[in-house]
Amino acid sequence: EEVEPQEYVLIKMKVIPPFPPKLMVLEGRNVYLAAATLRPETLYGQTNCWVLPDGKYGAFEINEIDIFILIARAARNLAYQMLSRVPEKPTCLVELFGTDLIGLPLKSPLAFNEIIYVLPMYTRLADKGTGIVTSVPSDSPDDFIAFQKLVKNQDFRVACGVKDEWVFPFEIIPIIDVPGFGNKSAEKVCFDPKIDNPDEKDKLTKAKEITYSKGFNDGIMIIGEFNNRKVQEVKPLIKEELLKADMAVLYYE
Ligand code: A2H
Repeated sequence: EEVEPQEYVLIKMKVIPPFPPKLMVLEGRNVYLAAATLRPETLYGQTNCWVLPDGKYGAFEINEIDIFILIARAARNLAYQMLSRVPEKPTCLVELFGTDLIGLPLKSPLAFNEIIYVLPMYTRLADKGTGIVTSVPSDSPDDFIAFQKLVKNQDFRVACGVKDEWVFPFEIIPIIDVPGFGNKSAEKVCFDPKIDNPDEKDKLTKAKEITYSKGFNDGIMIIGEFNNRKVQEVKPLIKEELLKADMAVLYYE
């Protein structure tokens, strides 16, 4: 059976120099972590970026100027989608593990926070998207639960090498009002069945279905240029703006 390819918006989260030793060879270039999202209208509420600590990443040349950090499979797909300096051939300048990326400061499109940091997530899939996920804990149960675990658990932060200052200036930012679920819908949806660990897969799956469908179908923006308008209407507008401003590209898999 033929399956329609999934379209993602790849957002360009800029690594703020100076670069750490592993990335030194990229100095002078524009280096981005490329996060795959289906919800570009949520970017206002970004608090951090997630990577898989033992995931294998690379810094790939997209064109003369831009370098994207993502997993090799995504770089190969991009190369066939005309997003590689050498057509149909990914060119990797540096091989990296997720752990090399943790703690990097980023400037991400539309984010209310000026700087956000790369943090570890252990339950995300290595075989989906780019292996880079932007975190919006107001509207994504996965992001909310993982973020809360880092906020609440000092031993966990220490164990995964996360400095307090990469977590603590950040709070959940209300960006969308979902009638019946308030303006931090992911928190609300996770509170009732008392989900407090990223491993609670079944409960999380259900919570995600609810927030995603309610947020998309009934949500109203309460921040940004399209304040007071329906998420459904705003999503394509924000997507177009990001593409036009070269803050994002489309990606299919
Ligand atoms: B979404 P689909 Cl606010 N592993 O972006 C797990 N999840 C991944 C991923 C990976 N390798 N790559 C991307 N994703 C996430 C925002 C968002 C997302 C919100 C609410 C819902 C939501 C902020 N995170 O997704 O299974 C990304 O998170 C609900 C489905 O490939 C991306 O969009 O269709 C979404 O999952 C892609 O999911």
